[in-house]
Amino acid sequence: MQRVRAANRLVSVALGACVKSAARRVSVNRPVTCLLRRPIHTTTRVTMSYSIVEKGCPFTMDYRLFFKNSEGTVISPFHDIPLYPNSSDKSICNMIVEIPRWSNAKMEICKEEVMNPIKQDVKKEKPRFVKNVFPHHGYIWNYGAIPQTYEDPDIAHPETKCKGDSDPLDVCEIGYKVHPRGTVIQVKILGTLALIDEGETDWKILAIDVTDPLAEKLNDVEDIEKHMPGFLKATVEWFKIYKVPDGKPFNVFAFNGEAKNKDYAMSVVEECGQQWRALINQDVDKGQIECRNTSVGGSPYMIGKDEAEKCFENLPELKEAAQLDPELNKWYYVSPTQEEN
Ligand SMILES: *[C@@H]1O[C@H](CO)[C@@H](O)[C@H](O)[C@H]1NC(C)=O
Ligand SMILES: *[C@H]1O[C@H](CO)[C@@H](O)[C@H](O)[C@H]1NC(C)=O
Repeated sequence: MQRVRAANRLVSVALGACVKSAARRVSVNRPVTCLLRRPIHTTTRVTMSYSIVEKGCPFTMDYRLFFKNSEGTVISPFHDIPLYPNSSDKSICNMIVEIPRWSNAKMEICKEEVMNPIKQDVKKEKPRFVKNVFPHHGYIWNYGAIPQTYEDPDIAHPETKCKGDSDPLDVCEIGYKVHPRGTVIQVKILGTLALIDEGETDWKILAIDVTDPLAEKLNDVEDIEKHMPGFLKATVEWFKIYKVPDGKPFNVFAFNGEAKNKDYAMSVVEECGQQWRALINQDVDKGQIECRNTSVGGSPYMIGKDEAEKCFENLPELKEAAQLDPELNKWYYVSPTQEEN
């Protein structure tokens, strides 16, 4: 009971972080479709040199989170934020936080919409939330994407033998801070897991916020076990079982679930950076992917800032977050022996 209560409190802290930036502009005649959660203050939040603009009602299908640069130009987080904050140090990359630790809403950069806002993934025509598989609560790290990377679905990795999943690279940030959705942070690359998701390679880069007190001590994958005993094992377990309550099979990993080291992870990041460059330069078929950007010099997809601004002019203003279903706090139990069946 105590534990569940503590978990509930954490949810509201995490959600509070997500909605606390909402609008002072919310009108007096509040739309009834969105229930009031807590007082909210402003639509923009400065994150390094980036700020965010939220539209629609959080935790519904119309919610969108856009990014602006320090000049106030709307940008694509996928294409316009550099992969490396310092191009002469490739052990540190930028990360766009999509899902704050301990939260459940499956938010992600939308590849198909212009300026690639973050929106909530949809399952069975409803916003998607991951289940709490005991003893985990929501995501157990800050989860997000590395900008200017792409896992090309036509390129099979020589070791996993599986093709890319057609997404930017995923990253698990293991520091202690809970980073709000839409934050851009700098992370030190430590290692990587190779999740094989329905036959596609889906790398999970393991990294730590450079401002975390442990960052100095963590320099490679083995340092994670040294300073955060059990964390890597819990991470593998989390990915294995997180879709089981939704009726999906256990996930599998290449390399027997062993995390690859820092050098290996850095080469995965570099390769996916090259695959993104091929995408944006029209060297490969972009399919449904929206490549318009406001900063990538030489790319045929670059657009002016007035055009970028238009991407959200017809979207609904930010409203207070939709009330969440209390079922979201439910525990699900997955027995390790189920895996063999
Ligand atoms: C960039 O990285 C290089 C190599 O580590 C370092 O010497 C340099 O000071 C860094 N530049 C900045 C602006 O941090
Ligand atoms: C983004 O578009 C601009 C033109 O607005 C172009 O110069 C630049 O190369 C593009 N960037 C990328 C990564 O494609």
